[in-house]
Amino acid sequence: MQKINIHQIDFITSAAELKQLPADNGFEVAFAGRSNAGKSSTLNAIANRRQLARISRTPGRTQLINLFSVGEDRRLVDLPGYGYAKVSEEVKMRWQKTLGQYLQHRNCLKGIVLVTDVRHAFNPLDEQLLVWAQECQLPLHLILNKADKLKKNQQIKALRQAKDILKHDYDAQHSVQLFSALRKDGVEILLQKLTQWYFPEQEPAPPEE
Ligand SMILES: Nc1nc2c(ncn2[C@@H]2O[C@H](COP(=O)(O)OP(=O)(O)OP(=O)(O)O)[C@@H](O)[C@H]2O)c(=O)[nH]1
Ligand SMILES: [Mg+2]
Repeated sequence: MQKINIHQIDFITSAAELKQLPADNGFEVAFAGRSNAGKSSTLNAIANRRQLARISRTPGRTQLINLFSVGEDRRLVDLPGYGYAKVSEEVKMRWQKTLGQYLQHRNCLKGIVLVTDVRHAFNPLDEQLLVWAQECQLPLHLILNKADKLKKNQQIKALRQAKDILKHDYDAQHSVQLFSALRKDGVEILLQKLTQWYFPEQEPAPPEE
């Protein structure tokens, strides 16, 4: 049984443009989402390291595409956050275009982890990403992060609502979970999802609670 070894997670490189990415082979999983949702924190939580992916002091700080290796031919990609209010319209548009191209043309991309703040999931830019994932037939795993900000019953309600929206409006393949990068809650479920994408010959799929 092949598994992700979190101790093997290492920074590879940063890319400012798609043409600077490593060769398009192997298996890549991209972390996308709004600026400040907690993409970098989620990566740090699964690697169990505080400073692997840099955490923003101010949102929108991760302007580069940061790549991490997870053993041979397996990569994690920390994408710049979208929607940061202080960035100019032109920069926002450019990034939306680059993101679209990456999702459409990157052959080694096996799945998207969409990181959202559980209190503000499904904003228009997240919806755009969900639509793109569907169009590109890419499986997507939705992270409802910052669950620590809600009481248990509110967390359960948010999870149920997200499941309903995914089921009725999007691809049935998409999965969702509660997460707290702060408390490292939900790491095991996320690692199971990544294992499923990195080693697709291994089944069965993990439960999604
Ligand atoms: N309470 C709480 N705060 C969190 C959690 N995850 C991230 N944060 C905080 O949210 C802020 C943004 O986190 P980042 O990981 O930098 O977010 P990002 O999505 O990588 O942001 P960009 O790089 O700007 O796109 C930081 O202040 C984190 O400490 C969480 O699970 N709970
Ligand atoms: Mg970041």
